[in-house]
Amino acid sequence: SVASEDQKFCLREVLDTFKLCLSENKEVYLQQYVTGWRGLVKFLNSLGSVFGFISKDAVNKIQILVNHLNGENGSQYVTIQSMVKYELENELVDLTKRGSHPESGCRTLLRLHRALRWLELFLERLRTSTEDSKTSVMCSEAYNESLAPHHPWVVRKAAGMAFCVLPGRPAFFEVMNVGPPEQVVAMLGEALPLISEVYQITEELYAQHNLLDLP
Ligand code: 1PZ
Repeated sequence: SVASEDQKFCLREVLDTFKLCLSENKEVYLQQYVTGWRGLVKFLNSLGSVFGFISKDAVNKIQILVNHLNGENGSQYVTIQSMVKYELENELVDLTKRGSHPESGCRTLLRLHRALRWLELFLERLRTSTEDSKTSVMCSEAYNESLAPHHPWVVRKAAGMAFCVLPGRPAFFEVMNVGPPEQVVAMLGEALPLISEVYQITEELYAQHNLLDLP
């Protein structure tokens, strides 16, 4: 609606959607995971067009998962657990080299999963940062510990250049639109354990099935 479009973007709501990802028996709902990612992309877009190449890839991957969710086998994609089971049992995943399943849910989600680790590391740095901390440094440290080992040189280079034009900490907190810094810090303290839990559950599932290096 027009009214909701007028409302300013708020990162708290985005991070809250990751709360809804976890089922009672600790499975991860794919629909809610995708919704969380949509919000993150919206946030990224609000930071400026230099991040376009990043959000474009994320949107691409989100769309692949949405297509699985809305496809004729959508009922197999309710949770990440059911997706993994279904795709593996039906040999719908390229396990060692790229082949006939370049858009498997498993390999696509793995890319977002690694990016979620980046988010966790970055937000944790932001939470514990001080006024003179640099967002670009926090961002690249988090990147180097998560996504960078999985990216070719040219992507790492482009990412590094994008990080340099990130708004500074005060402006970044403004864009998050959560309130004064104390409130941002408190919000992050509440949201991070949930993001971390979603990440850990997915990580263990992928490790169990040997899926952490899918091409
Ligand atoms: C706030 C600043 C945002 C920094 C975001 C940090 C992540 C930088 C990632 C740069 C990668 C962009 C180009 C795409 C690379 C793809 O090759 C890889 C692997 O996919 P494949 O080629 O195997 O299909 N894609 C990814 O690793 C997924 C990257 C998603 C990044 C989403 C970031 C969302 C940030 C939210 C901000 C709050």
